[in-house]
Amino acid sequence: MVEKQPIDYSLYLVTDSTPAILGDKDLVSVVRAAVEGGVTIVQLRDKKSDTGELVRIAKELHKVTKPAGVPLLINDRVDMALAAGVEGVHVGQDDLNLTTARRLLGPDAIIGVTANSEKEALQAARDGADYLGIGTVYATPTKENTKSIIGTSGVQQILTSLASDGHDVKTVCIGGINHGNAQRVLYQTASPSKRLDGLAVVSAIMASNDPREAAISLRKLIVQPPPFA
Ligand code: TZP
Ligand code: MG
Repeated sequence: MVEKQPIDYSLYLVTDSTPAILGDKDLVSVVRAAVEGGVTIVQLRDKKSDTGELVRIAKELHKVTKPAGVPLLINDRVDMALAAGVEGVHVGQDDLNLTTARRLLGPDAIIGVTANSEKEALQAARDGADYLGIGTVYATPTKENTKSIIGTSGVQQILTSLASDGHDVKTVCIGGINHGNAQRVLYQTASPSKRLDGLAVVSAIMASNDPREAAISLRKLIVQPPPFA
């Protein structure tokens, strides 16, 4: 069997086009700046646009991400990912299930699943998710109605149980992560046998007036965590 190309999950950007986050900036320009600054993977998350508009936006973003070798995923919508020809999807517990998504998108697609508990994480890992988006770590105004806030200790428990079940599924966590806490999140979530492969952020980059610089500085924090005592 041919191994899938390794994916760099270290700085995972989730987009948000709502005025509260994006302001009057242009989505494509912000994503371009973030890619220049070093985000390694991008998820188009847009709960408002209708089908045709979403495919159009995805194709625009793909023109930016693809030449940079940065995978583009679409939140929730397997059909949109197929229509736009992007690299994959991110599905939540209430979206199309992973097995069906895999059947539709094929073995090479990147499929990520949201996991809020050990049970959800183990199930998604067993079902063949490429990565898990673990969270919500900290409460965040970016996403209302988040299920439970699990904190860094909740993330650590999930990593521990994935490792003891023998899974090498990749993991990022999401929710309230910014420049001020990124290194602490990496440090506090690490279990002896498994650590996060990256951090996912929305507002830390999307709401920034300088998304390129926001990505550069976050990437530095992630790639070189401090020598905590
Ligand atoms: N899923 C859980 S929290 C969240 C999502 C999409 C939003 C995270 O946004 P931010 O601005 O990085 O806290
Ligand atoms: Mg969803």
